[in-house]
Amino acid sequence: MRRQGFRPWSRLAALVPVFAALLFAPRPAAAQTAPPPADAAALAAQVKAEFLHAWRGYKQYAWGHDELRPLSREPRDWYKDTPLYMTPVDALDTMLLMGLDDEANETRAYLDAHLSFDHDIWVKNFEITIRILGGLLSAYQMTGDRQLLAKAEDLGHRLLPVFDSPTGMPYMYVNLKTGATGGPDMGAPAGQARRRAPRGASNPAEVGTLILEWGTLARLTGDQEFYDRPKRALVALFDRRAKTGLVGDEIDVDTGKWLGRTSHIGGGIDSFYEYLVKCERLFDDADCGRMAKATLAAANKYLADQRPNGLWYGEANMNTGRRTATVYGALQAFFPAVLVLSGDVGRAERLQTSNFRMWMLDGIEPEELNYRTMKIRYPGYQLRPENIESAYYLFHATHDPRYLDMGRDMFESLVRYCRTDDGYTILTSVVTKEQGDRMHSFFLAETLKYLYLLFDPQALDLDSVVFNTEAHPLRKVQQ
Ligand code: DMJ
Repeated sequence: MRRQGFRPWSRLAALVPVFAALLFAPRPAAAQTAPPPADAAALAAQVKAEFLHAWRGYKQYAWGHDELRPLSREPRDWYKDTPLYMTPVDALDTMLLMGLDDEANETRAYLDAHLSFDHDIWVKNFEITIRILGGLLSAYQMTGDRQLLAKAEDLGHRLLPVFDSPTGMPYMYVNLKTGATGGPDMGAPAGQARRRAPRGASNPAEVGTLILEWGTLARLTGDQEFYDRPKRALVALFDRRAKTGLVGDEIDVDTGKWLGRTSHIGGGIDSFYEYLVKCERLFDDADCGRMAKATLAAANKYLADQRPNGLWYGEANMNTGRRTATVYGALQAFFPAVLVLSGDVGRAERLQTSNFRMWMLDGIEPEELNYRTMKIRYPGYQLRPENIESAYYLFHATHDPRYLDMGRDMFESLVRYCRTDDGYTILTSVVTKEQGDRMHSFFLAETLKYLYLLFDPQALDLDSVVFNTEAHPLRKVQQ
Protein backbone atom coordinates (compact mmCIF):
# COMPACT_ATOMS: atom_id res chain seq x y z
CA MET A 1 0.00 0.00 0.00
CA ARG A 2 1.35 3.43 -0.97
CA ARG A 3 1.81 5.57 2.08
CA GLN A 4 4.35 8.18 1.11
CA GLY A 5 4.26 11.96 1.29
CA PHE A 6 4.07 12.88 -2.38
CA ARG A 7 4.31 10.52 -5.28
CA PRO A 8 4.30 10.83 -9.05
CA TRP A 9 0.92 9.91 -10.56
CA SER A 10 1.02 7.23 -13.12
CA ARG A 11 -1.63 4.60 -13.40
CA LEU A 12 -4.97 6.20 -14.22
CA ALA A 13 -4.29 8.15 -17.41
CA ALA A 14 -5.24 5.31 -19.74
CA LEU A 15 -8.64 4.98 -18.10
CA VAL A 16 -9.79 8.55 -18.67
CA PRO A 17 -11.85 8.12 -21.87
CA VAL A 18 -13.61 5.01 -20.61
CA PHE A 19 -14.66 6.58 -17.35
CA ALA A 20 -15.57 9.86 -18.96
CA ALA A 21 -18.18 7.98 -20.94
CA LEU A 22 -19.42 6.28 -17.78
CA LEU A 23 -19.69 9.50 -15.81
CA PHE A 24 -21.57 11.43 -18.43
CA ALA A 25 -24.04 8.64 -19.17
CA PRO A 26 -27.44 10.05 -18.18
CA ARG A 27 -29.14 8.55 -15.14
CA PRO A 28 -32.81 7.57 -15.30
CA ALA A 29 -34.75 10.71 -14.30
CA ALA A 30 -36.84 9.09 -11.56
CA ALA A 31 -34.60 6.26 -10.51
CA GLN A 32 -36.07 4.74 -7.36
CA THR A 33 -33.16 2.47 -6.62
CA ALA A 34 -29.99 3.68 -4.95
CA PRO A 35 -27.15 4.38 -7.38
CA PRO A 36 -24.34 1.83 -7.43
CA PRO A 37 -21.43 2.48 -5.07
CA ALA A 38 -18.89 5.01 -6.31
CA ASP A 39 -16.06 3.57 -8.40
CA ALA A 40 -13.24 5.56 -6.83
CA ALA A 41 -10.50 4.82 -9.38
CA ALA A 42 -12.76 5.77 -12.26
CA LEU A 43 -13.78 8.97 -10.52
CA ALA A 44 -10.18 9.95 -9.75
CA ALA A 45 -9.37 9.61 -13.45
CA GLN A 46 -12.38 11.71 -14.34
CA VAL A 47 -11.48 14.45 -11.86
CA LYS A 48 -8.02 14.60 -13.35
CA ALA A 49 -9.48 14.92 -16.84
CA GLU A 50 -11.71 17.76 -15.65
CA PHE A 51 -8.75 19.49 -14.02
CA LEU A 52 -7.00 19.39 -17.40
CA HIS A 53 -10.11 20.76 -19.09
CA ALA A 54 -10.18 23.74 -16.71
CA TRP A 55 -6.42 24.27 -16.87
CA ARG A 56 -6.36 24.24 -20.68
CA GLY A 57 -9.12 26.84 -20.72
CA TYR A 58 -7.08 29.04 -18.41
CA LYS A 59 -3.99 28.53 -20.55
CA GLN A 60 -5.73 29.31 -23.79
CA TYR A 61 -7.55 32.46 -22.71
CA ALA A 62 -5.92 33.76 -19.53
CA TRP A 63 -2.29 32.60 -19.45
CA GLY A 64 -0.15 35.16 -17.64
CA HIS A 65 -3.13 36.50 -15.67
CA ASP A 66 -4.79 35.76 -12.36
CA GLU A 67 -7.97 34.00 -13.44
CA LEU A 68 -10.10 32.88 -16.38
CA ARG A 69 -13.51 34.33 -17.11
CA PRO A 70 -14.83 31.17 -18.72
CA LEU A 71 -17.90 32.52 -20.49
CA SER A 72 -16.36 35.65 -21.98
CA ARG A 73 -13.09 33.77 -22.56
CA GLU A 74 -11.08 36.61 -21.12
CA PRO A 75 -8.55 36.99 -18.34
CA ARG A 76 -9.34 38.59 -15.00
CA ASP A 77 -6.72 40.22 -12.76
CA TRP A 78 -7.17 41.06 -9.10
CA TYR A 79 -4.89 44.09 -9.14
CA LYS A 80 -5.13 46.33 -12.18
CA ASP A 81 -2.50 45.55 -14.81
CA THR A 82 -0.40 43.60 -12.31
CA PRO A 83 -1.11 39.89 -12.36
CA LEU A 84 0.23 37.79 -9.51
CA TYR A 85 -0.62 34.55 -11.34
CA MET A 86 -3.19 33.38 -8.78
CA THR A 87 -4.40 30.44 -10.85
CA PRO A 88 -1.00 28.95 -11.75
CA VAL A 89 0.39 29.41 -8.23
CA ASP A 90 -2.76 27.95 -6.68
CA ALA A 91 -2.93 25.08 -9.17
CA LEU A 92 0.72 24.01 -9.20
CA ASP A 93 0.66 21.55 -6.30
CA THR A 94 -2.57 20.01 -7.60
CA MET A 95 -0.75 19.23 -10.86
CA LEU A 96 2.09 17.68 -8.91
CA LEU A 97 -0.28 15.52 -6.86
CA MET A 98 -2.10 14.40 -10.00
CA GLY A 99 1.18 13.50 -11.68
CA LEU A 100 0.71 16.11 -14.41
CA ASP A 101 4.45 16.58 -14.64
CA ASP A 102 4.64 18.37 -18.00
CA GLU A 103 2.06 20.96 -16.95
CA ALA A 104 3.73 21.36 -13.56
CA ASN A 105 7.20 21.84 -15.05
CA GLU A 106 5.95 24.39 -17.55
CA THR A 107 4.08 26.29 -14.83
CA ARG A 108 7.01 26.23 -12.44
CA ALA A 109 9.41 27.51 -15.10
CA TYR A 110 6.99 30.32 -15.93
CA LEU A 111 6.64 31.35 -12.31
CA ASP A 112 10.39 31.15 -11.73
CA ALA A 113 10.88 33.55 -14.64
CA HIS A 114 7.95 35.94 -14.20
CA LEU A 115 6.54 36.02 -10.68
CA SER A 116 7.67 39.17 -8.91
CA PHE A 117 6.29 41.08 -5.95
CA ASP A 118 8.13 44.31 -6.64
CA HIS A 119 4.96 46.18 -7.53
CA ASP A 120 3.31 49.34 -6.26
CA ILE A 121 0.00 47.63 -5.48
CA TRP A 122 -2.20 47.26 -2.41
CA VAL A 123 -2.85 43.60 -1.70
CA LYS A 124 -5.00 41.79 0.79
CA ASN A 125 -2.64 40.11 3.22
CA PHE A 126 -4.97 37.17 3.95
CA GLU A 127 -5.62 36.26 0.31
CA ILE A 128 -2.00 36.63 -0.73
CA THR A 129 -0.88 34.57 2.24
CA ILE A 130 -3.23 31.64 1.74
CA ARG A 131 -2.97 31.49 -2.05
CA ILE A 132 0.48 32.76 -3.03
CA LEU A 133 2.62 32.20 0.06
CA GLY A 134 0.92 28.86 0.76
CA GLY A 135 1.14 27.78 -2.89
CA LEU A 136 4.83 28.69 -3.21
CA LEU A 137 5.77 26.91 0.01
CA SER A 138 3.94 23.70 -0.73
CA ALA A 139 5.31 23.62 -4.30
CA TYR A 140 8.80 24.22 -2.89
CA GLN A 141 8.41 21.34 -0.45
CA MET A 142 7.22 19.08 -3.27
CA THR A 143 9.86 20.04 -5.85
CA GLY A 144 12.86 21.41 -3.98
CA ASP A 145 12.91 24.38 -6.40
CA ARG A 146 14.71 27.00 -4.32
CA GLN A 147 13.49 29.85 -6.51
CA LEU A 148 10.01 29.20 -5.14
CA LEU A 149 11.31 29.49 -1.58
CA ALA A 150 13.24 32.66 -2.44
CA LYS A 151 10.06 34.21 -3.85
CA ALA A 152 8.14 33.16 -0.73
CA GLU A 153 10.77 34.77 1.48
CA ASP A 154 10.72 38.00 -0.55
CA LEU A 155 6.93 38.04 -0.29
CA GLY A 156 7.09 37.43 3.47
CA HIS A 157 9.33 40.46 3.95
CA ARG A 158 7.02 42.64 1.86
CA LEU A 159 3.94 41.54 3.83
CA LEU A 160 5.57 41.80 7.26
CA PRO A 161 4.61 45.48 7.90
CA VAL A 162 0.97 44.38 8.31
CA PHE A 163 1.81 43.41 11.88
CA ASP A 164 2.98 46.91 12.84
CA SER A 165 -0.24 47.78 14.65
CA PRO A 166 -0.58 48.73 18.33
CA THR A 167 -2.11 45.33 19.12
CA GLY A 168 0.14 43.24 16.88
CA MET A 169 -2.89 42.09 14.91
CA PRO A 170 -2.41 42.64 11.17
CA TYR A 171 -3.89 45.35 9.00
CA MET A 172 -5.92 44.04 6.12
CA TYR A 173 -3.98 45.63 3.25
CA VAL A 174 -0.33 46.35 2.50
CA ASN A 175 1.47 47.99 -0.39
CA LEU A 176 3.98 45.47 -1.73
CA LYS A 177 6.49 48.15 -2.75
CA THR A 178 6.25 50.76 -0.01
CA GLY A 179 5.18 48.62 2.96
CA ALA A 180 2.39 51.12 3.76
CA THR A 181 -0.59 49.49 5.46
CA GLY A 182 -4.32 50.18 5.35
CA GLY A 183 -7.81 48.96 6.10
CA PRO A 184 -10.76 47.62 4.10
CA ASP A 185 -11.15 50.83 2.08
CA MET A 186 -7.89 50.08 0.27
CA GLY A 187 -9.64 47.17 -1.43
CA ALA A 188 -12.63 49.09 -2.72
CA PRO A 189 -12.48 50.60 -6.20
CA ALA A 190 -12.11 54.41 -5.95
CA GLY A 191 -15.31 56.03 -4.74
CA GLN A 192 -17.03 52.73 -4.07
CA ALA A 193 -16.15 52.11 -0.44
CA ARG A 194 -19.05 50.33 1.27
CA ARG A 195 -18.70 52.65 4.22
CA ARG A 196 -15.79 54.45 5.75
CA ALA A 197 -14.31 51.64 7.75
CA PRO A 198 -11.75 52.37 10.47
CA ARG A 199 -8.21 51.89 9.21
CA GLY A 200 -7.81 49.02 11.66
CA ALA A 201 -11.01 47.15 10.75
CA SER A 202 -10.45 43.45 10.20
CA ASN A 203 -11.93 40.13 11.24
CA PRO A 204 -10.85 36.90 12.97
CA ALA A 205 -10.28 35.01 9.72
CA GLU A 206 -7.92 37.64 8.34
CA VAL A 207 -6.14 38.05 11.67
CA GLY A 208 -5.95 34.37 12.55
CA THR A 209 -5.31 32.57 9.25
CA LEU A 210 -1.61 33.19 8.79
CA ILE A 211 0.45 31.00 11.06
CA LEU A 212 0.60 27.85 8.93
CA GLU A 213 2.18 29.64 5.97
CA TRP A 214 4.27 32.15 7.93
CA GLY A 215 5.34 29.51 10.44
CA THR A 216 6.47 27.20 7.65
CA LEU A 217 8.39 30.09 6.11
CA ALA A 218 10.05 30.67 9.49
CA ARG A 219 11.08 27.03 9.75
CA LEU A 220 12.41 26.95 6.17
CA THR A 221 14.37 30.21 6.39
CA GLY A 222 15.36 30.14 10.05
CA ASP A 223 13.82 33.59 10.52
CA GLN A 224 11.84 33.27 13.74
CA GLU A 225 10.09 36.61 13.22
CA PHE A 226 7.94 34.93 10.58
CA TYR A 227 6.58 32.66 13.32
CA ASP A 228 6.39 35.10 16.20
CA ARG A 229 4.42 37.88 14.49
CA PRO A 230 1.38 35.82 13.38
CA LYS A 231 1.49 33.86 16.65
CA ARG A 232 1.33 37.09 18.63
CA ALA A 233 -1.61 38.18 16.47
CA LEU A 234 -3.42 34.90 17.08
CA VAL A 235 -2.95 35.20 20.84
CA ALA A 236 -4.01 38.89 20.80
CA LEU A 237 -7.22 37.91 19.05
CA PHE A 238 -7.89 34.95 21.34
CA ASP A 239 -7.32 37.11 24.42
CA ARG A 240 -10.10 39.42 23.28
CA ARG A 241 -12.72 36.66 23.16
CA ALA A 242 -15.87 37.23 25.19
CA LYS A 243 -16.62 35.50 28.50
CA THR A 244 -18.59 32.96 26.47
CA GLY A 245 -15.37 32.06 24.66
CA LEU A 246 -16.82 33.33 21.38
CA VAL A 247 -15.27 35.87 19.02
CA GLY A 248 -17.15 38.50 17.02
CA ASP A 249 -17.10 39.12 13.30
CA GLU A 250 -15.18 42.41 13.14
CA ILE A 251 -12.34 43.82 15.22
CA ASP A 252 -10.25 46.98 15.12
CA VAL A 253 -6.58 46.01 15.13
CA ASP A 254 -5.60 49.54 16.19
CA THR A 255 -7.72 49.63 19.36
CA GLY A 256 -8.38 45.95 19.95
CA LYS A 257 -12.12 46.72 20.28
CA TRP A 258 -14.78 44.62 18.66
CA LEU A 259 -16.69 46.36 15.85
CA GLY A 260 -19.03 43.44 15.17
CA ARG A 261 -20.36 41.12 17.87
CA THR A 262 -21.98 38.41 15.81
CA SER A 263 -20.32 35.04 16.22
CA HIS A 264 -20.56 32.17 13.73
CA ILE A 265 -18.39 29.68 11.86
CA GLY A 266 -18.85 31.29 8.42
CA GLY A 267 -16.85 33.65 6.25
CA GLY A 268 -14.83 36.21 8.21
CA ILE A 269 -14.31 33.83 11.15
CA ASP A 270 -14.15 30.31 9.64
CA SER A 271 -10.45 29.65 9.20
CA PHE A 272 -9.59 31.10 12.63
CA TYR A 273 -10.94 27.83 14.12
CA GLU A 274 -9.14 25.83 11.44
CA TYR A 275 -5.71 27.39 12.04
CA LEU A 276 -5.80 26.94 15.80
CA VAL A 277 -6.31 23.20 15.38
CA LYS A 278 -3.84 22.88 12.52
CA CYS A 279 -1.18 25.05 14.18
CA GLU A 280 -0.98 22.52 17.00
CA ARG A 281 -0.62 19.68 14.49
CA LEU A 282 1.98 21.30 12.24
CA PHE A 283 4.16 22.93 14.87
CA ASP A 284 3.37 20.95 18.05
CA ASP A 285 2.45 24.32 19.52
CA ALA A 286 0.71 23.67 22.84
CA ASP A 287 -0.61 27.26 23.07
CA CYS A 288 -2.46 26.71 19.81
CA GLY A 289 -3.79 23.44 21.20
CA ARG A 290 -5.19 25.17 24.28
CA MET A 291 -6.71 27.99 22.25
CA ALA A 292 -8.24 25.50 19.83
CA LYS A 293 -9.86 23.52 22.64
CA ALA A 294 -11.39 26.60 24.26
CA THR A 295 -12.59 28.09 20.99
CA LEU A 296 -14.17 24.89 19.69
CA ALA A 297 -15.85 24.29 23.05
CA ALA A 298 -17.50 27.72 22.82
CA ALA A 299 -18.61 27.10 19.23
CA ASN A 300 -20.05 23.72 20.17
CA LYS A 301 -21.85 25.21 23.15
CA TYR A 302 -23.35 28.35 21.63
CA LEU A 303 -23.30 28.00 17.85
CA ALA A 304 -24.20 24.34 17.38
CA ASP A 305 -27.94 23.99 16.84
CA GLN A 306 -29.52 20.55 16.96
CA ARG A 307 -32.82 20.73 15.03
CA PRO A 308 -35.34 18.08 13.97
CA ASN A 309 -33.72 18.22 10.51
CA GLY A 310 -30.20 17.69 11.78
CA LEU A 311 -27.21 19.41 13.37
CA TRP A 312 -26.31 22.90 12.17
CA TYR A 313 -24.18 25.80 13.39
CA GLY A 314 -25.90 29.19 13.45
CA GLU A 315 -25.12 32.70 14.64
CA ALA A 316 -25.09 34.07 18.20
CA ASN A 317 -24.18 37.22 20.05
CA MET A 318 -20.61 36.80 21.25
CA ASN A 319 -21.30 38.29 24.70
CA THR A 320 -24.58 36.58 25.59
CA GLY A 321 -24.37 33.45 23.46
CA ARG A 322 -27.97 34.11 22.44
CA ARG A 323 -28.98 32.86 18.98
CA THR A 324 -29.31 35.70 16.46
CA ALA A 325 -29.81 33.82 13.18
CA THR A 326 -30.19 30.33 11.80
CA VAL A 327 -27.90 30.76 8.82
CA TYR A 328 -25.55 28.16 7.38
CA GLY A 329 -23.93 27.89 3.98
CA ALA A 330 -21.22 26.76 1.61
CA LEU A 331 -18.41 28.33 3.66
CA GLN A 332 -19.60 26.85 6.98
CA ALA A 333 -19.40 23.41 5.36
CA PHE A 334 -15.67 23.22 6.20
CA PHE A 335 -16.44 22.62 9.87
CA PRO A 336 -16.74 18.81 9.83
CA ALA A 337 -13.12 18.71 8.63
CA VAL A 338 -12.05 20.74 11.67
CA LEU A 339 -14.13 18.56 13.96
CA VAL A 340 -12.42 15.46 12.55
CA LEU A 341 -9.01 16.99 13.22
CA SER A 342 -10.07 17.85 16.76
CA GLY A 343 -11.07 14.21 17.34
CA ASP A 344 -14.83 14.73 17.31
CA VAL A 345 -15.71 12.40 14.44
CA GLY A 346 -19.26 11.72 15.66
CA ARG A 347 -20.25 15.36 15.56
CA ALA A 348 -18.44 15.77 12.25
CA GLU A 349 -20.52 12.95 10.75
CA ARG A 350 -23.77 14.52 11.91
CA LEU A 351 -22.83 17.89 10.49
CA GLN A 352 -21.72 16.38 7.20
CA THR A 353 -25.16 14.80 6.86
CA SER A 354 -26.57 18.34 7.04
CA ASN A 355 -23.91 19.57 4.61
CA PHE A 356 -25.02 17.03 2.08
CA ARG A 357 -28.69 17.77 2.69
CA MET A 358 -27.90 21.41 1.90
CA TRP A 359 -26.06 20.36 -1.27
CA MET A 360 -28.95 18.22 -2.50
CA LEU A 361 -31.72 20.77 -1.85
CA ASP A 362 -31.35 22.12 -5.37
CA GLY A 363 -28.80 19.69 -6.72
CA ILE A 364 -25.89 21.97 -5.80
CA GLU A 365 -25.29 23.95 -2.61
CA PRO A 366 -26.26 27.60 -2.10
CA GLU A 367 -24.01 30.19 -0.55
CA GLU A 368 -26.47 30.71 2.35
CA LEU A 369 -29.42 28.82 3.72
CA ASN A 370 -31.83 29.40 6.60
CA TYR A 371 -31.69 25.94 8.11
CA ARG A 372 -34.80 26.51 10.22
CA THR A 373 -37.04 27.12 7.21
CA MET A 374 -34.76 25.42 4.67
CA LYS A 375 -35.20 28.49 2.46
CA ILE A 376 -32.22 29.73 0.48
CA ARG A 377 -30.99 33.17 1.57
CA TYR A 378 -28.33 33.66 -1.07
CA PRO A 379 -28.56 31.39 -4.10
CA GLY A 380 -25.09 31.74 -5.69
CA TYR A 381 -22.50 28.95 -5.90
CA GLN A 382 -18.88 30.06 -6.13
CA LEU A 383 -17.26 26.69 -7.03
CA ARG A 384 -16.45 26.30 -3.35
CA PRO A 385 -14.60 23.26 -1.96
CA GLU A 386 -15.64 23.07 1.70
CA ASN A 387 -18.39 20.45 1.49
CA ILE A 388 -16.11 18.16 -0.54
CA GLU A 389 -13.19 18.87 1.81
CA SER A 390 -15.26 17.65 4.75
CA ALA A 391 -16.28 14.48 2.90
CA TYR A 392 -12.57 13.85 2.24
CA TYR A 393 -11.60 14.17 5.92
CA LEU A 394 -14.50 11.99 6.98
CA PHE A 395 -13.65 9.29 4.48
CA HIS A 396 -10.09 9.34 5.78
CA ALA A 397 -11.32 9.03 9.37
CA THR A 398 -14.04 6.42 8.88
CA HIS A 399 -13.48 4.66 5.51
CA ASP A 400 -17.26 4.78 5.19
CA PRO A 401 -18.11 4.53 1.46
CA ARG A 402 -21.02 6.90 1.90
CA TYR A 403 -18.52 9.75 1.75
CA LEU A 404 -17.31 8.49 -1.61
CA ASP A 405 -20.92 8.47 -2.77
CA MET A 406 -21.34 12.04 -1.54
CA GLY A 407 -18.18 13.03 -3.41
CA ARG A 408 -19.42 11.38 -6.57
CA ASP A 409 -22.76 13.15 -6.36
CA MET A 410 -21.12 16.52 -5.72
CA PHE A 411 -18.70 15.99 -8.59
CA GLU A 412 -21.56 15.10 -10.92
CA SER A 413 -23.35 18.33 -9.96
CA LEU A 414 -20.24 20.33 -10.76
CA VAL A 415 -19.91 18.72 -14.17
CA ARG A 416 -23.61 19.10 -14.90
CA TYR A 417 -24.07 22.72 -13.88
CA CYS A 418 -20.70 24.49 -13.76
CA ARG A 419 -18.79 23.04 -16.73
CA THR A 420 -18.39 25.28 -19.75
CA ASP A 421 -16.70 24.71 -23.10
CA ASP A 422 -13.52 26.27 -21.72
CA GLY A 423 -13.44 25.57 -18.01
CA TYR A 424 -15.72 25.73 -14.98
CA THR A 425 -17.74 28.66 -13.77
CA ILE A 426 -19.72 29.96 -10.82
CA LEU A 427 -23.52 29.91 -10.66
CA THR A 428 -25.41 33.11 -9.94
CA SER A 429 -28.29 30.94 -8.76
CA VAL A 430 -28.41 27.30 -7.77
CA VAL A 431 -32.18 27.47 -8.26
CA THR A 432 -32.15 28.57 -11.92
CA LYS A 433 -28.62 27.22 -12.55
CA GLU A 434 -27.76 30.44 -14.34
CA GLN A 435 -24.01 30.64 -14.85
CA GLY A 436 -21.80 33.58 -13.90
CA ASP A 437 -18.43 34.31 -15.46
CA ARG A 438 -15.59 33.45 -13.08
CA MET A 439 -13.33 30.50 -12.39
CA HIS A 440 -11.82 31.17 -8.97
CA SER A 441 -8.27 29.94 -8.52
CA PHE A 442 -9.39 27.88 -5.52
CA PHE A 443 -11.40 25.68 -7.85
CA LEU A 444 -8.08 24.25 -9.10
CA ALA A 445 -6.29 24.54 -5.76
CA GLU A 446 -9.00 23.07 -3.57
CA THR A 447 -12.22 21.82 -5.12
CA LEU A 448 -10.66 19.50 -7.67
CA LYS A 449 -7.77 18.57 -5.37
CA TYR A 450 -10.04 17.41 -2.55
CA LEU A 451 -12.19 15.49 -5.01
CA TYR A 452 -9.14 13.80 -6.46
CA LEU A 453 -7.75 12.88 -3.06
CA LEU A 454 -11.14 11.63 -1.90
CA PHE A 455 -11.16 9.18 -4.81
CA ASP A 456 -7.43 8.40 -4.71
CA PRO A 457 -6.50 8.89 -1.04
CA GLN A 458 -3.20 7.13 -1.47
CA ALA A 459 -1.95 9.95 -3.70
CA LEU A 460 -1.11 11.78 -0.49
CA ASP A 461 -0.78 10.62 3.08
CA LEU A 462 -3.06 13.04 4.92
CA ASP A 463 -1.37 12.23 8.21
CA SER A 464 1.99 13.47 6.92
CA VAL A 465 0.82 16.97 5.96
CA VAL A 466 -1.36 19.83 7.13
CA PHE A 467 -3.41 21.60 4.49
CA ASN A 468 -3.58 25.35 4.66
CA THR A 469 -7.01 26.84 4.12
CA GLU A 470 -6.38 27.00 0.36
CA ALA A 471 -5.59 23.24 0.32
CA HIS A 472 -1.86 23.66 -0.04
CA PRO A 473 -0.28 20.73 1.81
CA LEU A 474 2.48 21.79 4.18
CA ARG A 475 4.92 19.35 5.72
CA LYS A 476 6.45 19.62 9.13
CA VAL A 477 10.01 20.98 8.84
CA GLN A 478 12.49 19.01 10.90
CA GLN A 479 14.68 21.36 12.93
C1 DMJ B 1 -10.76 29.83 -0.18
O1 DMJ B 1 -10.04 30.93 -0.60
C2 DMJ B 1 -10.33 29.39 1.19
O2 DMJ B 1 -10.77 28.10 1.43
C3 DMJ B 1 -10.86 30.31 2.27
O3 DMJ B 1 -10.55 29.84 3.54
C4 DMJ B 1 -12.35 30.43 2.16
N1 DMJ B 1 -12.76 30.80 0.84
C5 DMJ B 1 -12.22 30.11 -0.30
C6 DMJ B 1 -12.99 28.90 -0.75
O4 DMJ B 1 -14.33 28.93 -0.58
